[in-house]
Amino acid sequence: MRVVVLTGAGISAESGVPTFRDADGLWEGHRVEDVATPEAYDAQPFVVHRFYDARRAALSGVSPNPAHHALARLEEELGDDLLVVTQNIDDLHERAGSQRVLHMHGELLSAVCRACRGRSRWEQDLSDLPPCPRCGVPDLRPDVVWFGEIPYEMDRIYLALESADLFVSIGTSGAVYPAAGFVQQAATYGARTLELNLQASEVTTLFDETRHGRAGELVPAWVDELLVRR
Ligand code: BJW
Repeated sequence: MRVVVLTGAGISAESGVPTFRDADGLWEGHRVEDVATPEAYDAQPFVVHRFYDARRAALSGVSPNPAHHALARLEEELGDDLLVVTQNIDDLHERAGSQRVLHMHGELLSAVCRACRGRSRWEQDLSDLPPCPRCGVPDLRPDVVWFGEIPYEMDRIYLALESADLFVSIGTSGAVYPAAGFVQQAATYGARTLELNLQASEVTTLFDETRHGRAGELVPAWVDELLVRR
């Protein structure tokens, strides 16, 4: 059985990483669509740098939760038949042990140079304008995907969706495309579809089955169920 899992901010919420659109979300008081853009970065680079510097620094204070660990356990059993596609820019899937993870919206621990387009692993602040390790130009930005930019790894993701038997969406509001359209894509190619989320997402009616609750409880239970049935 080939499984594609899409994860969003909700899977990291119980680790203490804030979500985007919940009441106490990351961009509280702003529309995410207005601030997570290249235009917002051009207008106020230091504000944006400080925001991502703070989120990068906060990574060392959080740990994977039972939902991340359950997906890593599932990968141990399924190997290449499981692909985790995450919209999250944290590294909690990897720290739980998952190896087959695609970060479609980029990664906090990476920087991209606006001069040479090179991507470099990055653990420090960017607000003090360090030089690019590749070309030396001090024009690094967070290696994340903002509105109007093309998400990473789309070819591999669509290929995986085409051959999936099961598509599972975890902890995402279904407010952002193309990720919100994956359920339809997978269903068109014949996959069964399951949503695990605290509440109904914006695309909940497109799923064959939905379960509402905390990812830290729902995901381990679903993984147990899948492995017993196998
Ligand atoms: C829990 C929980 C717990 C809480 N347990 N659950 C089609 C139609 C209309 C518009 C478009 C369209 N296609 C494209 C667009 C434009 C645009 C878009 O989607 N606009 C919308 C406003 C409609 N999309 C884009 O511009 C994208 N690019 C693009 O489409 O390029 C064209 C192209 C595509 C494909 C191939 C070729 C070309 C880019 C989108 C970039 C999004 N970037 C951000 C910021 C990343 C950097 C950062 O982290 O700062 O990504 S925005 C933000 O939203 C972030 C997230 O990854 C993303 C999704 O958020 P997520 O994860 O769903 O979080 P929340 O907070 O919304 O939801 C959390 C959920 O968890 C909630 O439901 C809670 O209930 C739940 N939850 N606690 C379980 N304990």
